[in-house]
Amino acid sequence: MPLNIVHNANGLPRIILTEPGGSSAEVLLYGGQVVSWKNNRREELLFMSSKAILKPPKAIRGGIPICFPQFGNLGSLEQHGFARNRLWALDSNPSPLPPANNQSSVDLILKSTDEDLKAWPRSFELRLRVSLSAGKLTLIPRVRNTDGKAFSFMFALRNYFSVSDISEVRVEGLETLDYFDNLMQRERFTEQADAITFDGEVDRVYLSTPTKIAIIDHEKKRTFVLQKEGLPDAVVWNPWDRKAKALPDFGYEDYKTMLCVDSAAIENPIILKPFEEWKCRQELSTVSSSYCSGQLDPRKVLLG
Ligand code: TA6
Repeated sequence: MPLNIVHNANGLPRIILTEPGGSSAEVLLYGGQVVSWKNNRREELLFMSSKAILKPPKAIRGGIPICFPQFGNLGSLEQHGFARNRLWALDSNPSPLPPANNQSSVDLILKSTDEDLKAWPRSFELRLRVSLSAGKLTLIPRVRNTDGKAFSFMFALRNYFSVSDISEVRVEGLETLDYFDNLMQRERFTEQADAITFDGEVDRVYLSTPTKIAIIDHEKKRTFVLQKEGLPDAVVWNPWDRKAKALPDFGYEDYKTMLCVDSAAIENPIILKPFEEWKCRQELSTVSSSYCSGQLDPRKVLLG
């Protein structure tokens, strides 16, 4: 079945994924970026800035940007690396994954270009499978070293979650963990709270995190469950009002209805020998949660 490829208002090719349960997703070849994930009630689950610039050369502020081969400014490349600012292509050879010959999956690839090799002299193939099923969005990134020498890289799936009111959101699963605080020159701290709540800017890299993290949206009675393999760290970021105002592609009030919880490999960059391939996996799903009535035991969500 041919993929459903259309072009957005800026002429960017995008792939629409659908599944029989009625949910959908949209993936742009620009950045290999998921820009929409809607449930079977057509509710948008991912945040997109009201001032997002949906065309090159900047990264699109929303959905799930791919941060590779660098995270933040921890290196000589542009912030979060260049993969999210490049035009990817459909991948006709996703082996060893079985071919994704249906409307609910797409395989994308980004290969190092001469331009990239000037900035980052390592030859690579970055692949991404995006798969949609009822209530679940799965991303399977892979990086192959096609160079003659070993190299290392950082990686993050920057998940912009849409929330009803950031001041009513809790993140469960990161308690007692160490984190680098980007607001304190990346100083290392230990999380003391029994859940992360928000009343100001938060910009932290949590280390050696569990495979499951819950993002509880109290007002919407909805919990996002993030399950990950091969991505040991988790970034939690909300710019709050002052930082949001400093970002030209961020609406002034947008910080109230978004939260980034990213699956990442930052503290210990991934090292690949020549022709070795690294693979990771992230599954996003939603469960209805009436946490306020105490009915949702987050431990059950996390440990279930
Ligand atoms: O969360 C890390 C971080 O670097 C923040 O400090 C903030 O800059 C955010 O990412 C946004 O980065 P971007 O390049 O997407 O504007």
